[in-house]
Amino acid sequence: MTAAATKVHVLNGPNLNLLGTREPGLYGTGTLDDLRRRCEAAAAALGVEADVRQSNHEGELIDWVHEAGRETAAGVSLGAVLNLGAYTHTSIALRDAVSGVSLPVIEVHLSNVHAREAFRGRSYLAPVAIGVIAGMGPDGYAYAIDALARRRAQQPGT
Ligand code: CA2
Repeated sequence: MTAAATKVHVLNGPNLNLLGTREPGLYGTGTLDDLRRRCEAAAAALGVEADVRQSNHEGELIDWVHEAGRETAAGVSLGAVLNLGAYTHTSIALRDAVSGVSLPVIEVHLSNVHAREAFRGRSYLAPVAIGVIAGMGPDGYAYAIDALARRRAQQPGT
């Protein structure tokens, strides 16, 4: 029997540390700390902790995906909410990291990437994700956390 999960991973990619400093029309006025608190509240409502991280470095994000995969395989984590920022549109290495550890992932974007430049409509990650949420701002992270919890409840042991 799989142990009850105690956490959910929320990994943020490059430049998301700048939230709240510029581009409010695209990304809102909230900071990364505000986003962290939103995720923590959403997770707490489900009885788990949100492990929220941000990195500007592809290799560090890959290492964190591997860690999330190990913790999910051990039943400790529900899976991962990933906003890989611009790496979404460029990184085969991050996609391979996700498929390499069989990590349940929901891809999230604050902005509606499909209403922006054409290159933002391409995602290397989406084909190996359970689903994609874009354009809902920080609420999208809460929806994704909820979806991972529902998935685990419906498919215990996965
Ligand atoms: O909409 C999203 O969440 C994105 O993942 C954000 C990325 C962008 O490259 C993706 O296409 C869509 C960029 C994050 C940059 O965030 C900033 C926040 C404030 C000021 C400058 C950048």
